[in-house]
Amino acid sequence: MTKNKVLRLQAKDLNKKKINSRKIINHFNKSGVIIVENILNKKKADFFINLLEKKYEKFKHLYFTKKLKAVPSHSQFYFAKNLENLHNKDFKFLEFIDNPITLRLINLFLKQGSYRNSDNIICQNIGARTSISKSKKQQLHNDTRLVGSHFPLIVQVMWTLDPFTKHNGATRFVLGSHKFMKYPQKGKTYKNEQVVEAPSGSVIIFNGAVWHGSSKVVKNSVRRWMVICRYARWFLKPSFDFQKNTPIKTYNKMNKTQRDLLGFRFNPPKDEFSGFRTKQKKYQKPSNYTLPV
Ligand SMILES: O=C(O)CCC(=O)C(=O)O
Ligand SMILES: [Fe+2]
Repeated sequence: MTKNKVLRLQAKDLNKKKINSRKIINHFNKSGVIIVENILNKKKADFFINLLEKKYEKFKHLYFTKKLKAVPSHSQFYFAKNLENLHNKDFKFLEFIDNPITLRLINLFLKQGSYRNSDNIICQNIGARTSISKSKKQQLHNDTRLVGSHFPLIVQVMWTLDPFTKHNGATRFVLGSHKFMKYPQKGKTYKNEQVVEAPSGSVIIFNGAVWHGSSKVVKNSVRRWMVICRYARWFLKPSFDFQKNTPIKTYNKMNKTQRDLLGFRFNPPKDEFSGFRTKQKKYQKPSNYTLPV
């Protein structure tokens, strides 16, 4: 059996109409992780880092986690700065969810096994995370809440705004572990864990069932911002209620793909007099929302 490896692709090669989809899908199905490099230029990455830092300062005091005694070691909040619901923080963040290169790949991976390989997908979550000085390693975990699924249920896309290195807490993976019929043990280090490094401006795309977690930060004061978009089949629940937390102005500016991805057609109708399908033709406008500050 050949060893599992991370496939590294270049964005410019995927821009072309013709790509070897079969080869990429096969690789993804086997190891569970692929990287696309040079998808975002330095100027843009820096712009978004700056925006994230500003937004973090604005909202950090208000998080629900502040009310908790302890944050679980597998949580996105564990030893990290974290932002959620980027779509309602600045409209510009929405470009991450429907980027043509990533969306093409996500569709290939996540529609497998659906009727005619063409059922809808959603973006369950659009957030950002950075490790901080002295960050401990995050518990290895599976983001899908299920083991042994033949087809992927969840695909995660991490946009590395800063480089991901062995020193600044880059995500570690157990390649191929989406096929295991078990969850990683609490606190255990596995011998085939691999820290996946990537230059800034890349995306690391992985099957959410692959065991993963950020690694320990070994140099202090290093930043590792990423935007993380979690995609799923349309009938799974999003992490937050986009129907209730999207400002109407933001909704009005969104394109159809973005509205589909945030699920504005996939809420069940109120009753059988107003509709008869969970998946509808018409978009349901969100109720208006304003941020707490
Ligand atoms: O920060 C990372 O490297 C991974 C984060 C993660 O896996 C999560 O929050 O679910
Ligand atoms: Fe995760």
